Amino acid sequence: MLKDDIEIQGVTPQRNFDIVKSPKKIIEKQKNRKKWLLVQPISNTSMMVDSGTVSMPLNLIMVATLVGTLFDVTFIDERLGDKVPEDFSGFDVIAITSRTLNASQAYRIGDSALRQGKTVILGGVHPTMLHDEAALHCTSVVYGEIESIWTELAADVLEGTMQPIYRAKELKPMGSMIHPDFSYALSSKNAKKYSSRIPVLATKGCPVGCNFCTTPTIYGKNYRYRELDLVLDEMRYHQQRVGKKRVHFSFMDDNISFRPQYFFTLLEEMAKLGVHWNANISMNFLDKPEVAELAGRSGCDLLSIGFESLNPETLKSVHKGSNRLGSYEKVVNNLHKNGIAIQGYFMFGFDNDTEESFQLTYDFIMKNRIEFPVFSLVTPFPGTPYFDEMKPRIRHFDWDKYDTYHYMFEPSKMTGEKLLENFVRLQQEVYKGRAIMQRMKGKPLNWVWLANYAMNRFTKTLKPEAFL
Ligand code: B12
Ligand code: SF4
Repeated sequence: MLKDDIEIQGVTPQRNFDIVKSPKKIIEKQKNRKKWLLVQPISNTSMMVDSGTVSMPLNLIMVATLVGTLFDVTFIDERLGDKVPEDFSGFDVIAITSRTLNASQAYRIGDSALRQGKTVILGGVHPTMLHDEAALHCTSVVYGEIESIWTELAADVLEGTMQPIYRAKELKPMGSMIHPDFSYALSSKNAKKYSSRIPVLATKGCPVGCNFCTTPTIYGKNYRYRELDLVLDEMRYHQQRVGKKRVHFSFMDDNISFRPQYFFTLLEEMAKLGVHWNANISMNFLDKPEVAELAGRSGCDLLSIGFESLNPETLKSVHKGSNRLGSYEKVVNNLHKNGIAIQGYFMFGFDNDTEESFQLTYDFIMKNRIEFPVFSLVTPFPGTPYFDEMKPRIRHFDWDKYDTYHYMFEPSKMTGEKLLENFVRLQQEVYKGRAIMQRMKGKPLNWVWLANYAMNRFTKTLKPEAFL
């Protein structure tokens, strides 16, 4: 009976207990029965991943919103400096989100809560991918998104009959996802450390299928999207909440452009709203000038593009079918013509990389004036086909170092020493004062300049040993 009672029905723009079928009285009673502590752990990486301004964790906010329909929620984001209590006696359930880079910290918190007899739930990419490992540190692991398994999970928490793993037989349509309630995150006294960009989600999944990415493993190659009205309502809600039209949204989508008609209509509507936005996008749609024009007109000021490599063999080996080397320059030009800056991701350490790869990348970045280049070392994440392929050659399984800035294995055409030496030099060259001027001259004076300035200071201190 309980399971039916708490079935999720639809979506409402605000936190609203009508999303459950039960009469209000029962819901109120249920709400007071269990207290949840939700934790976003900080990683122990030595790199700048979790320091300074951090983005609001939409994943945990969505978990909190759903949990908050039935239970009391306390929300802690360790990256803000908020502290997880040592004594968990005020809580019944400790639920922790984890990626690989903060898994060891998530496990530490989980172990401590288990010792105190609490129900511990682990969710997020890493526990999903390595559920057997995660199971050692919790009562239950949630595989993938909470929305698709919430009915069963909530009922078991209420009844005290937890199962070791919750994995949905099928993914729910995104229309059934509740509108995220940001007050959980914003109520922290340290909330000013959050980026002012508001995370928003329109689509989920990515059909490209790169072998180093966890998305195809967790969600398959399917691509789901929310009804446009839900996304636009959410944007209007935030405009009202902050009291201005020009709100900046950051799409958390894996790859926002895969349904062209949906994507174009979304952009047309955003143009009317007068918002600003940035997103991850794959480049295969951007070689058409009209798409870049529409993106610019709709308020896009930055797109994050995984160029990954300038080596066609590497692109082929990682199954990055969406990247065509011949289009790289065209895509960049189309975006620049429309005032859109590019956060370009480049990875090194692939087997096909040689010392020449660094020069090629440098030349591409400088010639095309990429505003915000980001360099990483290829990292086989657990659960991906790439991890299985590289496992015998991976140097360590220290999750604290799975932040894409640590040396994972020796590539076949270069020594590890040469890889790191060149990796550091490339970053220092690209972020030298003169190089920044060459890439950024004439571009709007905004946070991208500040990011370059910060990178200039940061890269000066870099040493190859830092990546070991
Ligand atoms: C947007 C994004 C970012 C953004 C915002 C990150 C943020 N603060 O949330 C930015 C650009 C800042 C970013 C940075 C990084 N990212 Co990123 N990012 C993503 C992306 C594309 C979407 C994440 C997202 O918000 N999705 C929308 C939310 C709603 O969905 P969700 O995260 O899946 O959450 C649901 C479920 O997981 C579940 N769930 C999650 N937590 C919990 C907890 C409990 C208790 C329960 C029950 C359920 C549950 O329910 C949630 C709601 O539906 C993912 C790919 C992906 N699909 O996961 C990569 C991804 C998470 N990123 C990745 C990486 C490597 C990074 C960086 C290390 C890169 C870098 N070197 O800078 C940093 C790390 C930042 C950090 N401190 O965590 C990897 C992580 C791989 C791994 N195994 O850990 C991913 C998976 C991409 C990949 N390569 O496969 N990222
Ligand atoms: S294009 Fe991006 S999101 Fe899609 S599979 Fe490749 S890395 Fe993952």
